Amino acid sequence: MSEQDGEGTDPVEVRRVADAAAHIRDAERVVVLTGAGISAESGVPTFRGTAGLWKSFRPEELATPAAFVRDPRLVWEWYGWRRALIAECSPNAAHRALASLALDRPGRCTIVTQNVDGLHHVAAREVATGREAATGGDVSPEPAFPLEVHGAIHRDRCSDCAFVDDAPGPVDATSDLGLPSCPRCGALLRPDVVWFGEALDPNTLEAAMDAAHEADVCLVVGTSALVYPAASVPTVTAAGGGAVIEVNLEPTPLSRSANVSLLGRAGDLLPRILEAL
Ligand code: BV8
Ligand code: ZN
Repeated sequence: MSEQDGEGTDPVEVRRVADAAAHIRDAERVVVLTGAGISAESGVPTFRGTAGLWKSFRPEELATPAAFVRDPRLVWEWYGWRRALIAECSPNAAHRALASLALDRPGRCTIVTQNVDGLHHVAAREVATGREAATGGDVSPEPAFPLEVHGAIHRDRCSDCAFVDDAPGPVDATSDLGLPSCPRCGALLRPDVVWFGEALDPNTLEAAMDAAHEADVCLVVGTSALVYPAASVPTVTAAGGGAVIEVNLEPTPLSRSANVSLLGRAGDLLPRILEAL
């Protein structure tokens, strides 16, 4: 919240919004990195914030291969709870602003997300459908689909073979027998997400780093910038002479080096940056 009443009246913030818009307007290519903070206003808990997901659990307990081997039921209980929670969440104005930006610049704006909640895909379809209704023409949502560098929580993956598919329904984690098994090889299924100590999908990671390298501007939204290699996206853009714009509720390790650092809600600041383009 700015010092004055309401958001958007603080002159420093107003200028920074204008600066951010100027950087994006003049950019040939934009890369966006989002984290859990962009989904906070949709009701998806963040990882490290006050009401963060990690508050009741610790990463080592749950988001690691060792945790899954040690206690697959506990891990499935946590992911089942998160899946059910995310199923009730919708994209917010920040997701939609990024989808609009990407649809306005097909092939020149790449969204890289650390989130596994799928809300960028939903926003892309919503904005594209809205544009189709307004213009009567076909609008593909594809340009606004993100690179999901940490996977997707709604998909299952086999812990042994290459089987991957959308999860058919809720997981019964009350007993080992209730845990989902692979229809191909019978091994235990797991959520199709990247755990700590696991390598990211090389193709997705390469595409993200290529986009970061080619970008003139990296817009970083709602991440504590602590988890690597995803957190190196803005560093790659900056190393190539590009500008970094950060939109976050609180300062992060990125804030000091960012060209523009905007402290505030993504759901407020992103639509304002888009309006100022
Ligand atoms: C890898 C998917 C190598 C699962 C996640 C020791 C052992 C092993 C590895 C390491 C190690 N030490 C370091 C590492 C590397 C490790 C790492 O970076 N650790 C960190 C903690 C130091 N990285 C890895 O392990 C990666 N793999 O290195 O593999 C390798 C190579 C080859 C072969 C084998 C191995 C894998 C990392 C991926 C882990 N998976 N998620 C799941 O979701 O369950 S990470 C998890 O953190 C989420 O994906 C999340 O997105 C990500 C980052 O967190 P944030 O998104 O930033 O969320 P956070 O809550 O932290 O911050 C939110 C921010 O938003 C806050 O700043 C808040 O102020 C702000 N905010 C809140 N509300 C709003 C807002 N901003 C704006 N508006 C609002 N309304
Ligand atoms: Zn299998």
